[in-house]
Amino acid sequence: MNTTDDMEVLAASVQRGDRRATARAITIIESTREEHRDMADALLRMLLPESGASIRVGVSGVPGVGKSTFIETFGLHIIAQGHRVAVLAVDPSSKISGGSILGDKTRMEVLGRDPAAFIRPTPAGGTLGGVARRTREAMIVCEAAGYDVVIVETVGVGQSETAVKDLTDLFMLLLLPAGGDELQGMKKGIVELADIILVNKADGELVGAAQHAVSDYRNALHFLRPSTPNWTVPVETCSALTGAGVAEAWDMVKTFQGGMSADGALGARRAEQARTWLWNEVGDTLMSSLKADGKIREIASTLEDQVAQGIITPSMAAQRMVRKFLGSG
Ligand SMILES: Nc1nc2c(ncn2[C@@H]2O[C@H](COP(=O)(O)OP(=O)(O)O)[C@@H](O)[C@H]2O)c(=O)[nH]1
Ligand SMILES: [Mg+2]
Repeated sequence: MNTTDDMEVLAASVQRGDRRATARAITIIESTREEHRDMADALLRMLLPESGASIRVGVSGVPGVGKSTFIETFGLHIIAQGHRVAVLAVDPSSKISGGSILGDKTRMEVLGRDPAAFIRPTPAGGTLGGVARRTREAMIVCEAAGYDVVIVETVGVGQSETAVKDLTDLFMLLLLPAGGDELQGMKKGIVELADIILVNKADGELVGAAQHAVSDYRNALHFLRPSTPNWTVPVETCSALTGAGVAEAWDMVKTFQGGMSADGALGARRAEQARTWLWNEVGDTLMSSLKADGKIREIASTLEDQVAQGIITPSMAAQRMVRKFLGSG
């Protein structure tokens, strides 16, 4: 028995939609062990041609806005329409603090019990690039397993949005029913990325505030460049708790997907993302072989010290290091 045979068996199980095989495949892909990397590559080569037939939806917003609650309600609605839903929850905190920003709701218990759903929290651990890299590959596995809606949940802490934007077809932003003052502090950069904006928690006493926030955000959006050409970003209220507005949110996703597919924009966006991914991978791969290089290890700490003491500039030190690595210095 060898690795390739094992991976062929595993890939076949993934393609049959076996949930345990899907989970196992993602575990191999997320692993940092060298021998797992080869297995992951073999697996991805087999699964890549089976991927792509899904709508990839990023869901973002500050901790506590209701992302997990929304994804559970939204996911159940989508499944009721006959789809299969995979949820990849990116949690940048889980390795660092041992705790989790995504919180208990990440478990999405009702959705998790549904045979048409697959939920996977992804510990981000190291770099943000790492998040995107592994999440992207996990997405390929989910698509090969027949999930035709892939949702990526990310915490709204800034940079991770850009990473998720580069992974998904559609970026959905959840906001709190905040008043005008909070609007001032709204992260313009993140709002600019959004294809759909939902003001969540529009229930009970918060209905009025939510409607108010919707008109504020609609006004604010007039001054922003739309994230996707030929697409007017809808701003609506919803309640993940009561389910109000959730069916409408899915309709918006379908309209977006229909329009983007028809004019070729979806294919173009994915091609662009793949190109970006290629260069990120080149960068990551070069960086890790450079750092693992014996010659570099020998000179790295000396150069770091010299840079810290202002003896040489970082760019001089970088040039020396790269020349040494390339064997010309
Ligand atoms: N009233 C109300 N509470 C909500 C709604 N959605 C989420 N919550 C609550 O907000 C808190 C945070 O929800 P969670 O889904 O974990 O937020 P996340 O951190 O964005 O994933 C929980 O106590 C939820 O029950 C909603 O639509 N209405
Ligand atoms: Mg959450």
